[in-house]
Amino acid sequence: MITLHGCRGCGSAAIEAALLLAGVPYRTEFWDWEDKAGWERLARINPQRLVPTLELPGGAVLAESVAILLWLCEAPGGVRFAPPRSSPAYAQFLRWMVFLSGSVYTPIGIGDFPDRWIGASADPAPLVAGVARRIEDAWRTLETALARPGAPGPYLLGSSLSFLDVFAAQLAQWKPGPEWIAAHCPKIAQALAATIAEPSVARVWRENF
Ligand SMILES: N[C@@H](CCC(=O)N[C@@H](CS)C(=O)NCC(=O)O)C(=O)O
Repeated sequence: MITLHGCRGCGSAAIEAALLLAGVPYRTEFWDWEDKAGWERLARINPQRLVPTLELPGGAVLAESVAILLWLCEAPGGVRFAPPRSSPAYAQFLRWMVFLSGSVYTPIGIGDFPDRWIGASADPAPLVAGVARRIEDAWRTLETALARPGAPGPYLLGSSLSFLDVFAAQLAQWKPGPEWIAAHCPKIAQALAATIAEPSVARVWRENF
């Protein structure tokens, strides 16, 4: 069986929701954020020490949220959480999944741990402020791209829930936070509300956020 390595409130939430939606059986190996031993155990299978990490039957390790979500789209129950491969929407699905990873998730990590990038003796404030601005710009970019007049909803890519919605809903919990999203990105806010109302997502969200 698949093992999901993670912790409550972390990036394992979107993956757990996706596993449930796709009907893929899994077990969890979760630890508290402050629990150093948990991170040490993770480092033995993923030297990046990042969650989410999946351990697949047979021992292969799969990390990086977008890689995991795309992999789950290939599971029999996961296919319906990506647009049909031949549709223009599939290109948008790939584009915005990778965009969220590079332009929101990675900067969140930089803002949370600026010392990893500029050292512990430098003043982190300008970097942290710059990163926060760039994350807001990224959400605005997504909003502008997806909120064209007449674009169907309620989800980011139309009338069907996709793993893009689940990934975005998790990232929106963190930076700049759901209140900012509601105030500045109404199309995204509508999609996220519809996403977290879905029972499997709602269950994971209750346990994480
Ligand atoms: N690129 C990774 C980022 C994952 C990530 O940053 N995870 C955070 C938790 S939400 C983490 O493990 N942080 C621990 C650390 O940075 O030491 C992905 O998309 O999965």
